[in-house]
Amino acid sequence: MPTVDASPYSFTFEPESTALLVIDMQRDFVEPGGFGETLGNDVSKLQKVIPPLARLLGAARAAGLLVVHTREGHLPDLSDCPPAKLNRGAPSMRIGDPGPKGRILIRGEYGHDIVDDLKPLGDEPVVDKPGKGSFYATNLGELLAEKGVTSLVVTGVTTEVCVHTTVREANDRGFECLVVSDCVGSYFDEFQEAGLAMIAAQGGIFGWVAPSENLIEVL
Ligand code: C5J
Repeated sequence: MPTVDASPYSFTFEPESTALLVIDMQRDFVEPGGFGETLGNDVSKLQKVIPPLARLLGAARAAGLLVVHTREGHLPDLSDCPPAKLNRGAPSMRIGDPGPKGRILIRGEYGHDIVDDLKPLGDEPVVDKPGKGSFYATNLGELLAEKGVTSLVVTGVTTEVCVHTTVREANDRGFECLVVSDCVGSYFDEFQEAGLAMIAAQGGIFGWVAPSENLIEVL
């Protein structure tokens, strides 16, 4: 079985029961004019995730791993967006407002879709989620169970929000999670560092952390 040099100790996995999860690599988070920028974030910070993640995606596809993409967003009528989320903070534009890439964080809009460099292949599932966690109000749990997946390689944005929420949900559901340090990104350097440290702390309380080169080496 492939073994990855990881923190806090080696991560061993069976490719047949492992999926690469690519979380929310959407224009709305990583490009100007989207949801991330409306919240006052410097979106360029997330763009450095794209090249290593594109390499890992290629290696995972070549190794035959199941690849699952997620997208955070809402129905056009906002019926799946709780007022608590819609009204939070003081963004320059709210979810559903018209922006330069279409309505902010709305399914079907250009800004809601995944960036060109990480475009899903036709047979790769794309899970649309209204929340931060990838399991909440989605069919992800059923999908992974159907495919016999028990381990997740987790990538995407943002480290301390949707990646962390998903890893925590996955842990409670019994998945082994490897988080790929250079393939997850945050608008905040300190959250990136702390977010990764939290996962591997306490003997791997939520899972393992390793750079993509360590994983690609064994795929
Ligand atoms: C956020 C996410 N940060 N995908 N979403 O609101 O992490």
